[in-house]
Amino acid sequence: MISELQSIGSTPSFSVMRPIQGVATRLRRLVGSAKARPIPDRLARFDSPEFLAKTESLADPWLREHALNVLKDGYTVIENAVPEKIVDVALTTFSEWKERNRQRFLPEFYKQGCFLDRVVNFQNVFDEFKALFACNQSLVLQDYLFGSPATCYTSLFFEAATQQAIHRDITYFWTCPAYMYFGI
Ligand SMILES: O=C(O)CCC(=O)C(=O)O
Repeated sequence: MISELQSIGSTPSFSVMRPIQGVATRLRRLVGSAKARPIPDRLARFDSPEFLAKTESLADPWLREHALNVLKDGYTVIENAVPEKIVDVALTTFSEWKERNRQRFLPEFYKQGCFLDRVVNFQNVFDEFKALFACNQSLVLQDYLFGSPATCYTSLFFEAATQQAIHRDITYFWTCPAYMYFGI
């Protein structure tokens, strides 16, 4: 979940830079946007001794436990974060959508035979998937750590899991201010 994104483009070669800069300057004048500049690499707002002390004295034991887990270990496990019924409805919606569209899928969409590999932003189309975010108990924790309501930026659904090695996605989700995203 992330708040605000700023994209970082690759540097164009010198020969195309001047015309592109000219267009960008004119566009900025038209829409009144600020000139793009690097995002300072500051710590996350919740990454400070003061925030840790505040969290240690939280009255709500659930929030205190999970917030401290995130601050100390970088993650926490929230059992039953989404009601089972909402998960079942989302899975049924997915299965029905898959069946309805079977003829449209190319062979390379599948992994291990019959599993769809990478379904992006299903929540933009199906309310049943929106509920997985909106009714997720982790939102209380995220809102506390962000200090403002979390927003769903994007979702990926891998029917057969991603099978990726442990990695960091920070270069893809660089936020302004920095480090304002969570994967759930
Ligand atoms: O398929 C992708 O975009 C990568 C997904 C990923 O890195 C992740 O789920 O952590």
